[in-house]
Amino acid sequence: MYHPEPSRVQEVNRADGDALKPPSHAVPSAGVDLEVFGKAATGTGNPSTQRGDCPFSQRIYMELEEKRLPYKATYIQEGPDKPAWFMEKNPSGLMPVLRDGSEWIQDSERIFEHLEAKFPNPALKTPDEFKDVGSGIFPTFVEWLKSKDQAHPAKQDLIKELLSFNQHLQKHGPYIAGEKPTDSDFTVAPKLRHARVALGQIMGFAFPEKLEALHKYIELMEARSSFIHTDSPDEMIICGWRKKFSLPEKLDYE
Ligand SMILES: N[C@@H](CCC(=O)N[C@@H](CS)C(=O)NCC(=O)O)C(=O)O
Repeated sequence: MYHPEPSRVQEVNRADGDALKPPSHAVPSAGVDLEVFGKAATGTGNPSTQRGDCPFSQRIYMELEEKRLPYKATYIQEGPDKPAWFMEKNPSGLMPVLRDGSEWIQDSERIFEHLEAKFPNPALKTPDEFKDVGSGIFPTFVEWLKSKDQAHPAKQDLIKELLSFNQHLQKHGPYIAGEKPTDSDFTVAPKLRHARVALGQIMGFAFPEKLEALHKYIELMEARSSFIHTDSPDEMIICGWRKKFSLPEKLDYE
């Protein structure tokens, strides 16, 4: 568990210089009219005011927070019953979606590019050479979980991805591109959280302890106020994956 002690949160945030500022989405800002549509908590209405567990949406909430941009958040249920007005603006039905004034932008990657171009400070773009670092973790995690097989080869693929991420951090860390978090960190950290929580519960798997740079990274990312403000509880993450792949509470394993 990386829910840090309150004193630790304060310490890390102070080092980042953002401990004393309120969450940006509470502060109105002239001329900025941003609304994010993210995944809703299951069964809370459609649209809903209750945030669900979507790592793609969390990337965007975090980037808005890091850029101190005010935004409205509206949440939509996963599945076939999305509101017609939402499907008209976003035929893929996928979240997150950003509305900027009258313009609608789909897909977290395109949303990030839009935000970075329009609100360049602070710059969050990851240098090209580091852009894909950590990108193999989520697909291998999903493949393993979906297999419902504790010994599935995707487990070893995931461990390889974690090792290579750890090695990268040892060389370039503490963040993917060095001293400051950038877009790739906001992409990877929510996915690492999903993998850690879901695999811990369902597969009985813990990220190897020897991957010290990885554990330090998780601790740093999850202590940021932008992460804390936009995170989902473990139970919600576990329920979300169980529902998605019809998984049992726990697999039978030794
Ligand atoms: N490539 C998309 C993926 C987004 C995605 O898969 N979102 C899921 C929620 S985590 C979704 O909207 N699912 C809607 C549905 O299945 O009905 C992105 O990066 O924005």
